[in-house]
Amino acid sequence: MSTKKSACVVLIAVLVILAVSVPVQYLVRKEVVVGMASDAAHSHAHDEDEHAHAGEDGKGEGHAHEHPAEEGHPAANVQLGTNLIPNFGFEVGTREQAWGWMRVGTDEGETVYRDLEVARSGMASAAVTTNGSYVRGAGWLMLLDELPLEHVVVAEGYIKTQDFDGAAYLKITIGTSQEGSDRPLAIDWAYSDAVAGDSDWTLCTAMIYVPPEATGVWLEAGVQGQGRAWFDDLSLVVEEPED
Ligand SMILES: [Ca+2]
Repeated sequence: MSTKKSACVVLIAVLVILAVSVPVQYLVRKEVVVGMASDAAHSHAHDEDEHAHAGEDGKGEGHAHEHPAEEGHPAANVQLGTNLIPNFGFEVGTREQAWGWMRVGTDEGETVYRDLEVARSGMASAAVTTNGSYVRGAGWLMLLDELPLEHVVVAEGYIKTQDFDGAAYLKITIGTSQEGSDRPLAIDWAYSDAVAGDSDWTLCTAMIYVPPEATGVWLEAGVQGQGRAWFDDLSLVVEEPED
């Protein structure tokens, strides 16, 4: 009986994992295709050999690789031109959580939540309301699975604000390990332009070089100030550094 029970638990776990991962894979794949079609700046580097699913690539263009993997290059396995942000549209989650993202705040009265009533695309966005307080920092944070050393990372995303006094922004942070501490040390960061006031969905961009000593890259969709802000359709793409 206990064997049956544990087999049942395993089966349920597998079903849950499938239920979560299948739509996420679909979302990621969809963004890759959309990104390729709509954004010429990032449309190089189709890594179709490793990641194409048979029959899924309706484009059928025979893309030559503009960025072949270089032997011995420290970041030769980095995927160029692919959105590395899972759940970039905040479609997967609950009101309190967005899969893959951490909520960050300073407990100054803000609410960081997933909004099912406001979206640039899909059904949801990531939101912050300061509930009338002035907050020094709050938002959504993701640590990248990848570490594209000696490459440039470019983050883009859409921000909408309502009666916002301060700044809503995207921020990329580069961290390195500290001696004698589990906490990473921020060694460099880049902000997008700030969005404030009453602004409809505004495209924001931030980019930064990832140095060889980096041990982590974080993307934040955050606010400082007072008001409400929403974030949707984020991306982070790796590019070759300009010489
Ligand atoms: Ca969305």
